[in-house]
Amino acid sequence: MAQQRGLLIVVEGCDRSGKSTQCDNLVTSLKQDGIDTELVKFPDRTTQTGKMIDSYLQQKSDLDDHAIHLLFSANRWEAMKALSEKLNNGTTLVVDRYAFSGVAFSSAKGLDLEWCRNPDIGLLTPDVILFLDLDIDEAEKRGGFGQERYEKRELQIKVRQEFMKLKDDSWKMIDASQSKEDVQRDIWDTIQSSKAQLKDTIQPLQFNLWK
Ligand code: NYM
Ligand code: MG
Repeated sequence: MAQQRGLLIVVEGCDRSGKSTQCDNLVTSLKQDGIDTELVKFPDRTTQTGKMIDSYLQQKSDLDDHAIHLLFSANRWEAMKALSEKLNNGTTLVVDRYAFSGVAFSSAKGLDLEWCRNPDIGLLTPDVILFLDLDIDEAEKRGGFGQERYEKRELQIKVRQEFMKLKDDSWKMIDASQSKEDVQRDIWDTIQSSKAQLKDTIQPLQFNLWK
């Protein structure tokens, strides 16, 4: 029997929602469960586009809002071949941010939402989308935002609103205001039930995002 492909699990949320910690935990738990799993993070700051993005986020350079949006999208497109090969070889990927962040952050700055979606149309379609939802006051209580561009209360409020415009019924909403352990347990339970649902109906990989 052909080896089953890996799952593409996307984790989204505002800054300070605990995404990176929970992505690490999920990768560890899946591996402990015997599932070949890797963590992927967007933006990937190591590539040529990633370096430009990193410099922009650290406010070392300025770019037109449209231009940086397209760079974030290019940073995903250039990863698609390698990621699809991994998935087809049976590796499950936990992806810390994806095109939903791309659209939410740029449209929160005032760009047209439909325009923002366009460059990411046709990316790999996620199997599961988790959204770590955290109230802005809670996020600020957790030591406040960092120094990077976008890590500001007013913008983060807008970003959350934009995420909610993108959300559909398939999104798994996780209450990220709970303790780390409870969030981790909720994520694990959600992944287990998604896997049970997908079990016999898993489709070949599709480059179908927003099509
Ligand atoms: N971000 C991330 C975007 O504006 N567009 C994108 O397409 C992606 C993937 O970059 N504040 C923003 C969201 C974050 C910042 O991400 C860096 P992180 O996960 O905080 O390192
Ligand atoms: Mg951040």
